[in-house]
Amino acid sequence: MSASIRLLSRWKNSAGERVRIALNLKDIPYTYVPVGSLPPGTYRRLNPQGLLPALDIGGRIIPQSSAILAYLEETYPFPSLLPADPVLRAQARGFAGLIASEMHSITVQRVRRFLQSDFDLDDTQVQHWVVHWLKLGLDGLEETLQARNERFTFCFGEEPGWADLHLIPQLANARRLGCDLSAYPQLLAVEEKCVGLEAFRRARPEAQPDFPGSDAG
Ligand SMILES: N[C@@H](CCC(=O)N[C@@H](CS)C(=O)NCC(=O)O)C(=O)O
Repeated sequence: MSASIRLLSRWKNSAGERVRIALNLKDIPYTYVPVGSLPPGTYRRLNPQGLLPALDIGGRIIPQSSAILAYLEETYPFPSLLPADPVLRAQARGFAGLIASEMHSITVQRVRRFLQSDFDLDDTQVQHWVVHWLKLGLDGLEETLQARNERFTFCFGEEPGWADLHLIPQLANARRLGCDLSAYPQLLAVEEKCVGLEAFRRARPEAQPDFPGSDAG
């Protein structure tokens, strides 16, 4: 691949963290561009969806982490982030889909803010909304891992991949948003394996140069 890769994101962007983990696992060189460093209005012109992250491939913009991950998997197939077995592969995508589509998208900050501004919900009610949807999702994820035929180290294999890079940022979000994670031993066991890995450590919010107080540049 010759075109330079820029990841437009910010430290507190869990969909961006998925992409950072994927780039690290695949050892793909990229430049991290905190959107806060861009002149006002620039990001919106680049990505009319306005959501983070976006990947800039030599001036061509890809929005949505799922599209970015698919692009990376297609253009940098090794190491693959997906299991070789087609059923496991689909299951890994299904696991990630629950996180991206059913948990993350309805609990993000813009949804929480809208519930407060347009529906007059107070903090307790918003918290109730968030914990309800996250718990429902986490229950399904935990049961999925409990029901696996094989006990893998990571979600769907002996190497971290597609499902894991969705799970880890979402667990951190759930914890930050007040979910009790003690009922999810399988999820926590995968998290424990992942957080020790360089690819995951370098993707964490606090490792980004725009993290408040960071001296990483
Ligand atoms: N479905 C999108 C979700 C993107 C999203 O909701 N991003 C949030 C943060 S995680 C966002 O852009 N919030 C506005 C902001 O951070 O300024 C994806 O997977 O890329």
